[in-house]
Amino acid sequence: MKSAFICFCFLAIASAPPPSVSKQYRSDYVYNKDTNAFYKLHTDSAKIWDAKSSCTTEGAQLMVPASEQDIIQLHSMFKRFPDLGNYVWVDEDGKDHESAEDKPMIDLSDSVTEAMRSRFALQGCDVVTRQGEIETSPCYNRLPFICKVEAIDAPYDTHCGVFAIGYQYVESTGSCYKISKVAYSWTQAYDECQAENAHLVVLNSEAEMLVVKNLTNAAAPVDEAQTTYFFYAGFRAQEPTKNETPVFKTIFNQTLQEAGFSGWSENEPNNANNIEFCGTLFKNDGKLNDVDCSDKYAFICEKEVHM
Ligand SMILES: *[C@@H]1O[C@H](CO)[C@@H](O)[C@H](O)[C@H]1NC(C)=O
Ligand SMILES: *[C@@H]1O[C@H](CO)[C@@H](O)[C@H](O)[C@H]1NC(C)=O
Ligand SMILES: [Ca+2]
Ligand SMILES: [Ca+2]
Repeated sequence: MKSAFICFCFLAIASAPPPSVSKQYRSDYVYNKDTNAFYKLHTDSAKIWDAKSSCTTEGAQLMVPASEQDIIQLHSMFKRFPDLGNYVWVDEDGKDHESAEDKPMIDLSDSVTEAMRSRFALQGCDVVTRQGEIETSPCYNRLPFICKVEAIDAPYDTHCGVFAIGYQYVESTGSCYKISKVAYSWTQAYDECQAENAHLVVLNSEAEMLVVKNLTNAAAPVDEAQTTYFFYAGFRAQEPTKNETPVFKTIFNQTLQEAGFSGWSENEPNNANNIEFCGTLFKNDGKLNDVDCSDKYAFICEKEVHM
């Protein structure tokens, strides 16, 4: 009896419960117990297509206002940003119901699609106002938007301990890694890895560099990246006062030597135009390069697995 009890405790510590049990998701999402779902209000304005893809990247979806509780949740988040204008993108509440209609509707799918297309072009896309009304706004507008995911659908990788899918465990380094499918600035990439309960990759050995190099070479190129051969990593420099050489440190405040890998690509760091203070890995040789922090690149998140 006693040993069974101890074993149970060990298992409970080794793998954390999923979001549907823990009511915990990404650090930038809030939980609502009335809807049993997680929400994030994006205060950065975007076109509706980009809003949808941002939500998807976060394991969620552009919110379909399905209930009064959804509107109340949005309202409580929206009112904290009085300067944000009057509208927030939401997804069409008719969409999901449409496909659940009876057979004749499905047989008419071509004309339904056509009708939806013209609605999209002429009548606009759905927004929720500060007053909680659902209205439409021209689809080409840039607006804040709200993402939602039901607790039961919120992605959680038990082995890696991250709120995302797509992490790959590598036994030789004891870490999980994920190459992003989107291109972000260094700071956005840093935040995204943190929100997933991971961090921008930090190379701690030559062996880890070779592992990550293989992963970057196997990954599908991200179209909107400035270039597809650089990937943001967890090191950067303070912008130096003039004439000083930038000193690169990891996000854990170690020098590259202390971290365990400091091999720069040929002729790097070159601090081109004196504005390159953020760290990337170069796909071709796996080594380090400095870039402008505002450039948008794919990035690599890492999570150490403690068993
Ligand atoms: C990288 O990929 C090459 C070619 O597939 C393979 O031979 C090598 O063992 C891999 N190295 C690591 C560290 O995964
Ligand atoms: C980072 O390390 C330096 C030198 O080791 C130290 O002086 C500094 O206080 C550290 N900064 C943080 C934020 O820990
Ligand atoms: Ca590492
Ligand atoms: Ca450079």
